[in-house]
Amino acid sequence: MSKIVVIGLGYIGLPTAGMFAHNGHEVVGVDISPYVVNTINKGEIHLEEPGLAEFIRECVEAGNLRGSLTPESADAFIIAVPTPMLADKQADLSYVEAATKTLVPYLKTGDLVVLESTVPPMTTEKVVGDILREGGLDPLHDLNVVHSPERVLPGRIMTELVENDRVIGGLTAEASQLAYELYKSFVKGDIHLTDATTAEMVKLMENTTRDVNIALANQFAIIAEQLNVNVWEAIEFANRHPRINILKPGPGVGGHCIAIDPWFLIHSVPLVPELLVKARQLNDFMPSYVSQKVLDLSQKHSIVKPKVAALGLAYKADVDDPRESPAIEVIHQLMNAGCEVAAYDPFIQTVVGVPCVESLEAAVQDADCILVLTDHAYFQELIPAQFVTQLSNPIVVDTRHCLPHD
Ligand code: SAJ
Repeated sequence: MSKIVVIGLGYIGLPTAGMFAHNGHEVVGVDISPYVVNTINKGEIHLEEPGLAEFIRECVEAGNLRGSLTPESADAFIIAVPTPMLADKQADLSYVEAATKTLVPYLKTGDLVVLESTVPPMTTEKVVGDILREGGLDPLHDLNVVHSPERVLPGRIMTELVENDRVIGGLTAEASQLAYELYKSFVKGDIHLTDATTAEMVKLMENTTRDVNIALANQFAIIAEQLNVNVWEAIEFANRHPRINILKPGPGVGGHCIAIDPWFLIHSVPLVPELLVKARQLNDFMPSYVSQKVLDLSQKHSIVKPKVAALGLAYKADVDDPRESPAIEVIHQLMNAGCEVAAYDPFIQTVVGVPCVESLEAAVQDADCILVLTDHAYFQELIPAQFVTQLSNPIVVDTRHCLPHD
């Protein structure tokens, strides 16, 4: 059993702290927000993730997990803070730097320091390593420092934390081995040991692969539309080939990972990786493509300022997370073009700057156009005939192939 300090109690840090606490470790979860710390100490949680609330309540009640505003001495320290993107699309490492600095006074020889946040290549070695060196600690000899990227899918975090394979990249082989021993207390997937920079690149390659593949699907959708081909049917048939797996086109790529991480890779080398840049640009263009489609169809039906029922605000199906959601970008563009928008999402009640309504019925009432932006199961179960026929101009733009086609 070890004592573990987890810095950052967000979507990754909190479930990870819970996993260690459930598996016999004493865990202190540290966050800069007093609200978050108080909520955890009451045995409650401040974010939505299936299975997490019960899990954390049990750890806190059992006395294995507590929240704190400051770190304390421990055997292992896990950094799980955000790495957002700056306006120039470089990584904002300020949270990683601040977290590392707060740890320095509590570190002793032999401690394990794990960076879980997604970071540009060389961050563990150079950024974290330099801060530790400035604090008088040699990251190669005094401490065991590793990068072990989180790889779990929002909505399935509690399952994937346990079942997914994990990559651990240490600044030394001893550090990797020590982290391996710790993580195997709850990881059932295989744990692969490597060096820190390889682990950083593995994580970025995963999300970049998804971004490029989504861009390819979106490119196919744009081509198919011009050829009057149903792209969903074409993809379904192409995917019957044993070596083809085309992803789904849509209104763009949202969330705080896949739209950001490719830039960390792009900026890590002097020679611009054009393919990755083009994929990012194409996915970023999709909200404009969708909003223009709505405007073109409205014009075709001689509607000057269409009323649009926008269904879905979350960045993807069945989550309550509107961060970087392409749906919100599409809605803003339509509003800027003079459309009247009524947005409805069964998981999200309000988003600043978006006119949200409380029900599907309220959204579609008097609408000229129904625009599906997120493929929540709730929308997939709808029977469009029940409300589309009430519209005077039944324009339906289903960006997710969510409603039944007929
Ligand atoms: N999307 C499409 N078409 C698709 C798949 C996704 O348009 O075929 C869109 C979604 O609607 C969404 C965006 O892409 O807007 C991203 O969704 P996602 O489900 O692909 O990924 P995230 O951001 O929720 O989580 C990803 C995961 N990475 C991979 O699957 C490689 C997860 O495993 C990572 O841990 C997470 O990023 C992260 O934290 O980095």
